Amino acid sequence: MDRRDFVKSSLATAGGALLAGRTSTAHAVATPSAAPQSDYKPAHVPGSVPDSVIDTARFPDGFLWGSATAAYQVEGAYNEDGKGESIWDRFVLAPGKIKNGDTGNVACDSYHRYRDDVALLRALNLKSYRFSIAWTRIQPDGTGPGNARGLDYYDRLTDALLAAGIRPLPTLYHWDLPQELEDRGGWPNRDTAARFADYAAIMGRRLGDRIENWCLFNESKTFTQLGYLTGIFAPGRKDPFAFLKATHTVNLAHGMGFRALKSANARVKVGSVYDVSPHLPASGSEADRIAADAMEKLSNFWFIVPPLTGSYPEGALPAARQQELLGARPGDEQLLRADLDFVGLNYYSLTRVAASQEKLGIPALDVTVDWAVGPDEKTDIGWDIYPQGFYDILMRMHKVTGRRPIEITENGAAYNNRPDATGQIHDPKRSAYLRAHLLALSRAIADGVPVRGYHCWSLMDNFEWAQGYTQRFGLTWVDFDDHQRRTIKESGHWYAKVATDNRVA
Ligand code: IFM
Repeated sequence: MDRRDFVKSSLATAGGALLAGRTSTAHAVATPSAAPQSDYKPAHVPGSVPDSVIDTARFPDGFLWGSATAAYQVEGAYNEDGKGESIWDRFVLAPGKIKNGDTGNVACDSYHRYRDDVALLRALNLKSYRFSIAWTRIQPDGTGPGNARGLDYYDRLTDALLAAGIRPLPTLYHWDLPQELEDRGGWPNRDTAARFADYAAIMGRRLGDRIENWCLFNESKTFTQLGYLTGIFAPGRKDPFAFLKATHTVNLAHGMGFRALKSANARVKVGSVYDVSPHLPASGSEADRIAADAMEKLSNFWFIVPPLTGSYPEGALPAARQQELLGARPGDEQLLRADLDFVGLNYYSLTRVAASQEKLGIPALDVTVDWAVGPDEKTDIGWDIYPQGFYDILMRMHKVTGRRPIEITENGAAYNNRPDATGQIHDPKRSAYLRAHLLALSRAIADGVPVRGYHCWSLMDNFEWAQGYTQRFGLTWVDFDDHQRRTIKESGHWYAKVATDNRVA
């Protein structure tokens, strides 16, 4: 099932168990909110330059052009050099969870071919590489000292990038929790936050001398909702109580990991990556508007507001039950806080939200969510193409993130064009998607959003989670049947020219 396939009522059904829950007792986490209320309108704001007059864009001098991958999606070598088992190593073995029964056991074999990846980045003239570190290479069971061979791998990758003049931008957690920690309760278990901070400290000590910018988490919204609420991602749990607690532990881990990295090396700059999307009511009804507002708080703002304010957006959960539902404790406000040095934003598409038929009493779960019901053209994975939403959400998030520099840490499209008779991969729709989104980005920059970099997802075709290898997001074609042969697609050449010229022509 697709990551966006929250089947109708899945949130409401999963949330049903909450009705049977205990009622709140004491201390609630304070909830003054920095999240804008639901005033989203999918239209130009005054002062923005209309699309019709922009068909080229020059980017600010020094703008960082890059590309992104994640450990489980590209590395392979799932059990080499002391690596432990992660929740994805386990999840892919469950029948029916992943298309075609695919796994990331080999993936793009980047663990052995990372030099090829660096060569690709160079060929594309990119200056920033966002990759993730596999926690289980560093701490095979999620605790204890660093595993030398795992640390050595990220040393080698970092040094190869630096030697090629490419900035390394690691993400500490891109969804691959050590299975041992899941067996001890996973993200719903508060202790996992401390384990994450230990891991962050190991990495900061090892690579903080060479890596300046770090991302803590990738898309906390997605891996908590799909991993613990709808169960379509690892670890495959469908438990609304566990889900809500997981969100709080992740936010605690975010704050604790932030401080652990800074303590390990005072020079590092720490940010995190949030996937964001305009939340549109499915109809003009008041009920749908309220549902969209609540769901947006649980998605766009649930993980970015707590570090910046020490509190959660109001109105997603019933205030009287919030502390109990999250498993929050007195003093957590301080643990949540993290004065981020920069903010990473991922954008792909928009989100439509309808009020659920069931009324469960948990606003953010009284909803149905759909990513593919609009009139817009779709990419091959079925997501609406909506570049205006990129502009809109950047303007909206900027209200929350303020002066902090923003990096686009992911944006891209799945198109499954195959090599033609000459071996070329003609994928004009990807170039068109990127072009339209880069123009929207340039308008947001012109209107004051401090964006300093852009990473196309993805450097190469890879393991697309529950979709297995059926969806190709790469700028580079990977032939999984022919020795991992990599061929830059037409869109990759187009993007390389954008990076070289620092402009979309
Ligand atoms: O492949 C994923 C990535 O791991 C996280 N962001 C979205 C991408 C496309 O689904």
